Amino acid sequence: EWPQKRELFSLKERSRRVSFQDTSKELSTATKALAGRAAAVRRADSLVSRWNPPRCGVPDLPAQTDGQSGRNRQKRFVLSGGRWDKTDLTYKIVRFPWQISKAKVRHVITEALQVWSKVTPLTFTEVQEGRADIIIDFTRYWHGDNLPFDGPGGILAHAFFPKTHREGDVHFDYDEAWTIGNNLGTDLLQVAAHEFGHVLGLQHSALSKSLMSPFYTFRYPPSLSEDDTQGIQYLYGPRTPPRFEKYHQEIETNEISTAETGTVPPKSKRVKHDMDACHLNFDAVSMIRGELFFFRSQYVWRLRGRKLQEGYPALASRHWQGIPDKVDAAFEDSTGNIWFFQGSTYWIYYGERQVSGPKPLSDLGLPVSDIQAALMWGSEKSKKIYLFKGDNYWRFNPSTRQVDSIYPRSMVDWRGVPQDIDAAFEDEYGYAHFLKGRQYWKFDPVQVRALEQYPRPIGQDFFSCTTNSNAYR
Ligand SMILES: [Ca+2]
Ligand SMILES: [Ca+2]
Ligand SMILES: [Zn+2]
Ligand SMILES: [Zn+2]
Repeated sequence: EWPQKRELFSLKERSRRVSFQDTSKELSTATKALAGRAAAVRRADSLVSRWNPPRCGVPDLPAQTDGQSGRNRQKRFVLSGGRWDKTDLTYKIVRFPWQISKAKVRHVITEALQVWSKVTPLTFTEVQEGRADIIIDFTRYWHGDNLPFDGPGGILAHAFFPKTHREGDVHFDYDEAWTIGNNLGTDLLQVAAHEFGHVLGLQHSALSKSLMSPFYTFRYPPSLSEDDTQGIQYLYGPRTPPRFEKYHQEIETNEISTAETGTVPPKSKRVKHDMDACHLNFDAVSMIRGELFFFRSQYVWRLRGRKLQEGYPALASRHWQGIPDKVDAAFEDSTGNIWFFQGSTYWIYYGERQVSGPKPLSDLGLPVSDIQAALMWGSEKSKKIYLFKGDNYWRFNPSTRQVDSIYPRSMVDWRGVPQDIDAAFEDEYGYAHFLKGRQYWKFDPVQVRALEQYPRPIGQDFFSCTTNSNAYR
């Protein structure tokens, strides 16, 4: 009786959360079934001469049947469940449409792929021989994948998701009146850009503005909606410009440059609700090039003159490629090197360029891992680095890259500051700040103790949260 119950439970569980993964695994089967049904419906439709809007042949996900969670769940990008494990992909065009010259087709395919590579680290290279990751073909009716085309109109093309048995295959219906950049026939650029979305791992989106909408609409040139951009960046991350250029830009301006604004979706969309600085504690905080950076999970908040900068929070990896998803501690030393700590490793960046890492913390003579905070503090000539963990701290010399002593000192030296702090930094006036939970302590370098009125709320003093919103939750 017990095992039966369990089986029932798991079945229920499964149907309750029709997750992307589940669907993608079953897609090939579902696809066949749906294609069969769709073909039947189309035949029936043509009998009563109803018009089929031109569309992509990749079946849409079944609509959410669960009434409770049906609200807005479909109103955003949908993932197929797979993605490519690499970012440099090759493609090959097997057959071409008859209306357009090969050279033009090649050019259009490049353009369609650029729609996606512009906002991600992905690159696409054409090969004319041998194997390729993406195989593009123009075919007719039955063509070997149980998703037959239907002659002019109706289904225009289809493509297969990554991590399925035909990953990388893109088929265009040879019988369409393919054109480029006009609405006299079917615009190849628009359709190709959409199909490449599937090849990279995106499902259809219910948003009609989205490039991943299943229905064909002529738009020239094709462009990604915010939703498409979010989807593809969820899979592959945002584009990071070549490091060399970045480095020069950085020397000139002596500041950390932001990625081009074109790749950054507006703040409201990008920031998840749980990334509201008013309700957060932070993993690390550091003054970097005179600006204050707050780190939490993969995100970073950037404050210039105590003002949160436009476009933040943003992914920390946008500035520091290769930075771990969550940092334990961070500080900038007096030579301008930025140190990040995570677990038993550390990384060093100069500006946005990685100098070294990941390297073991034990190289620094530090007898522990998982440090909780790092601070550079002291008068101009005698700046020292302090590394904190629990009720201990170590003094660290960044030029010899060794701790002064492996024996820890006690947090009681920092009068008025609690133990187990989350993060620490020194402000432009020489005050050390210690963060713990949603509060912080300000440490006076003259009195060598925490100031009287502290702790104070972080949200209120750094992110202009109201007292209410800070107390909430
Ligand atoms: Ca067709
Ligand atoms: Ca920390
Ligand atoms: Zn599609
Ligand atoms: Zn096909």
